[in-house]
Amino acid sequence: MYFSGACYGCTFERMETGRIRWASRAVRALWLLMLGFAAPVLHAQTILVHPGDANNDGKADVYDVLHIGWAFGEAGPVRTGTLDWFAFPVSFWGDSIMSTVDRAYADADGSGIVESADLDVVQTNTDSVHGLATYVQTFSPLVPSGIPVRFGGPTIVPLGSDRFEVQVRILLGSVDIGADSVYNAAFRLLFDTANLADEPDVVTWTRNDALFPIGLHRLRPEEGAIEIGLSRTNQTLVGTGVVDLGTLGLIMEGNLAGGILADTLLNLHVVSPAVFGLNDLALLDIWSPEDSLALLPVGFGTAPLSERWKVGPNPARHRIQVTLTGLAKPLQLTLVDAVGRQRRVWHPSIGANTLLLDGLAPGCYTLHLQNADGRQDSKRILVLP
Ligand SMILES: [Ca+2]
Ligand SMILES: [Ca+2]
Repeated sequence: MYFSGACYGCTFERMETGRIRWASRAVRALWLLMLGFAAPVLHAQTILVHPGDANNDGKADVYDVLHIGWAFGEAGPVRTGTLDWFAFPVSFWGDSIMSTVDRAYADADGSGIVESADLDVVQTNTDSVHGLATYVQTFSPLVPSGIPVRFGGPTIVPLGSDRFEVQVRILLGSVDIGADSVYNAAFRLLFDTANLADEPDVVTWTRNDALFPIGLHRLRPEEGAIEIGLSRTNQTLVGTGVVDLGTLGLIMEGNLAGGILADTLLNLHVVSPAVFGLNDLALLDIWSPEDSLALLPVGFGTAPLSERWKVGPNPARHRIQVTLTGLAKPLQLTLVDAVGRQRRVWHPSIGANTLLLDGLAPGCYTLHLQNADGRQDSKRILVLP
């Protein structure tokens, strides 16, 4: 009785004695030679992945969105191990078209396919670092004639008597020079913190998910920065012209509805931009890291200083209420008597402040207000016995 089979094109027969007889000694020699070459190749096909470092530059951050976006939907060998920040072996997938980084790194959760869930792993391990990096993240150079990052708006949304939100659209390209070949982008956006409210969710980012289906962002309000990564996963072109990346929201205080200072500027600055797209040469022109824009939120009210604070009752006895709107902190109120002597100093908040007048002699006083920028105004008050 004979059994037969095929192995890489060479046939063999197994006889009743159990002895394998190769059909050809020459083929047998060739087979052994192939095994000899295959062993080191098989070894090289294993790489070490830190879950979330999709570009293997040694860190998990928003720049990994570029590689996940570029390999999105691709499949390869499944990885064993956990989602913790350790080096796990996985079989080689093959280099990405856009870089020398193996696409297996983009499969952060090891599921065998690059999908949205891999972004969750990047987020979980954000800012983790390791020493096995083989890739250096590069940033597009300054090209003065390049397509600019633009800022649309701002839209000012009042959030009560002492807060408002500045909403700025982040745009790429221009009517003449479209940004339609940008598939994936990541960058840091710097902004002023002088008037940021001291509260949670003071900075928000709303991605244009109709254009960029996946993305990550990292808020760093204490540094006046937000890191943004976004991807157009279907790798298709959009129409030429301006691309709307999303909207940045900053909640501010001290400049109130009806009273934002006309000379208040909001500086925005894009730094460390990195992009993937259709044409490398074209993409070098797209980002201009020195692009920045000072925004003037005009139209929100430029009431004179004298109209941004109210004092009452007047005349007063034991206390007086001072209501401040449309002013930038720090603020100082100084009470001076009729002969010019300083009698009280307060550092009021935006809104209503109750000031005690106990111990003051009846008479005429002047209440001086000094704004954060040094501008002053004053009001006369009468203290009754
Ligand atoms: Ca990385
Ligand atoms: Ca995956």
